[in-house]
Amino acid sequence: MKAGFLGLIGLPNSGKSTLVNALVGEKVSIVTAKPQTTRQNVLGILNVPNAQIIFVDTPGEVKAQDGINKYLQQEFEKSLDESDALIAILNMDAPNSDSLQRILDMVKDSKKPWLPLITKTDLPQSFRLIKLQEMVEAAGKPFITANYNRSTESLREDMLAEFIKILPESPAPLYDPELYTTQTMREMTQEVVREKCFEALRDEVPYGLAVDIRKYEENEQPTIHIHADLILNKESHKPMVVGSRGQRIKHIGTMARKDLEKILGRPVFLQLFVKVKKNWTKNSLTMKELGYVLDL
Ligand SMILES: Nc1nc2c(ncn2[C@@H]2O[C@H](COP(=O)(O)OP(=O)(O)OP(=O)(O)O)[C@@H](O)[C@H]2O)c(=O)[nH]1
Ligand SMILES: [Mg+2]
Repeated sequence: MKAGFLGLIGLPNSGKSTLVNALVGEKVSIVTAKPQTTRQNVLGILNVPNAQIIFVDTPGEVKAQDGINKYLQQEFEKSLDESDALIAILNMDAPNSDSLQRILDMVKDSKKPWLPLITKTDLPQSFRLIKLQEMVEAAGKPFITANYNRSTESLREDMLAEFIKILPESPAPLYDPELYTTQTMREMTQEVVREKCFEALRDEVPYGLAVDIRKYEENEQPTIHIHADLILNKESHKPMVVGSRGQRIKHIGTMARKDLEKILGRPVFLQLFVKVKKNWTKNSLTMKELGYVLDL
């Protein structure tokens, strides 16, 4: 059989997490309209006859000297270095074709087996599609496209067949075929709450926000009791997160609870608290406490 790690390498907001969720058929990774939604590499595991594809959903390419963005860069580089094979995600709405060429070059330079995949082909930038087709042909690769409005079973199977070709042989699956991700329920809960914050908040506020699950109690059947802290890096963000008469945080909580109940299959009692840890996004110790560990 074939089994291995398939890293998705692309720009921020290029549709990587959407693709993983669609192919795995579960909500593995959070998705929002904002760039830099994914902060940490997330594994989405798909079992098909004679193959186990382990998608590595990764933050988009980012360059930074320090802080939370350095962490994103580190995760991106890890996925590039540690995956067995790579998919270059080329999104139709990229700011320019140079940035996509950079993604292609990075993936080619890795010397790993790779494939290009063009995302968001439902968008009207047809000039970009022609240019991308040329880039893909010049690299001697098949022309594979994805868009979230058109995912018929045969397209999906053709795409997966191409992916399996570039994976290594393996005597057995690398993960228990019952699993679709290696994240714990607690980690998934943290991400779902962060997704709702990302969707509800604007400007710099979501980028300075982290979620800390303080309590996750399953023992009282059937309801799961969850306490989550929303950690902000500035005091001035507090009123924006809470909203007038607490409306915004209430909305975030309701949206998160609905999603969590779907994922967990049980009623959820979710309480959100707001805390400020000044400049946590620049402090490697506080980042570490929140799970974003910078390598030395
Ligand atoms: N029109 C269109 N939009 C898409 C498609 N796939 C994803 N999107 C949208 O693009 C936005 C970003 O999608 P994500 O899946 O979060 O992208 P990502 O590459 O994981 O982004 P980061 O984690 O921020 O790097 C979301 O608003 C998606 O709904 C598509 O095929 N067509
Ligand atoms: Mg993502």
